Amino acid sequence: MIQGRVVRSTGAWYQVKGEDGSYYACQLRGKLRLSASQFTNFVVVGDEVLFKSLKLQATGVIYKIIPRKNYLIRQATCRKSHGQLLAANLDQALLVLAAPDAPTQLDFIDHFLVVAEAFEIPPMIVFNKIDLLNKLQQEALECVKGVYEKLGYETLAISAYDQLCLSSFYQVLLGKVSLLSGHSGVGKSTLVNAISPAANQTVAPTSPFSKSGQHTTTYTALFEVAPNTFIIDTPGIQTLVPYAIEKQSLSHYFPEICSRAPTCKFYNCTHLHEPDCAVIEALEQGEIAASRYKSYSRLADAKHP
Ligand SMILES: Nc1nc2c(ncn2[C@@H]2O[C@H](COP(=O)(O)OP(=O)(O)O)[C@@H](O)[C@H]2O)c(=O)[nH]1
Ligand SMILES: [Mg+2]
Ligand SMILES: [Zn+2]
Repeated sequence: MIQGRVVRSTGAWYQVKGEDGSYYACQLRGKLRLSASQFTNFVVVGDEVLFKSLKLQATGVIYKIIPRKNYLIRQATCRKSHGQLLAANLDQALLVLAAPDAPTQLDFIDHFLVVAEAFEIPPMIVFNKIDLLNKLQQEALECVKGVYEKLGYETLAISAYDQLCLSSFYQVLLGKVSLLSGHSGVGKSTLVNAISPAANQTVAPTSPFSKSGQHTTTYTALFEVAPNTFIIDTPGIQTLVPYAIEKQSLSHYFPEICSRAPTCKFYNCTHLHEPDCAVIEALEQGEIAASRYKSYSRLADAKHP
């Protein structure tokens, strides 16, 4: 058996880079697929696997998945009761947004942070395309950054067209396995290509009319940027519905709610309607961002209509 890392997944086939440095097109052993019941997929990019090579054609069969350090799941878009694995063995998850659109996407940011917190993967919010910002939009972006930096989340404002920005982006990646996530059209593949030209990812043509919605990246793929430095490009996601998160634990994934919960009157306060709720008080005093509380209450409601 050879150990390797899954670097690309198209559904039926997995491209695996073996310890020997060669790439193998692998399929899953039938038995493995059976245990995938609650997921719509089973092996993902970033997985470490043991496989048997069928040497002649550089193909192989995956026998075992080495226990994951962590993984990221969202609710499957097609089967709501199922989870969809996005990637495994990550050191950080980067949410990429188009900076001009960021102020209207706070709920999306919050969903992403909940998922990252729940799966214990350090998140970072990357605002790309800052070259497009006018003065007003720059101020709006500063406000958005402020909301998240105050909570301890790391943010980065960059342009994929600027060398200085690219080198700070590179520093963020160094020595880590990083997942790039976000809507399509925000510049994920452009960033991957800029950092790792060998990646040669397809990028949407520049058009003033197609700000988003073009899916040029159709599969998830991992690229080696430098020794021990990997970046995972993903197709654009429209929504990121947290999966398998209980209502009782939802507040744990909002740091500003979690830290105030112990001073609520009721130990099992949901912070939605109870009296003497420290969270609602903090909200009223402007200590908690209204957008954050809205995201929390929406998620809490969605779980128990
Ligand atoms: N103005 C500007 N355009 C960018 C920037 N980064 C990417 N783009 C453009 O945005 C479009 C979508 O980029 P793409 O990398 O395909 O986005 P993806 O779907 O997230 O992978 C392309 O036309 C890029 O040239 C940036 O920093 N500034
Ligand atoms: Mg892309
Ligand atoms: Zn409360």
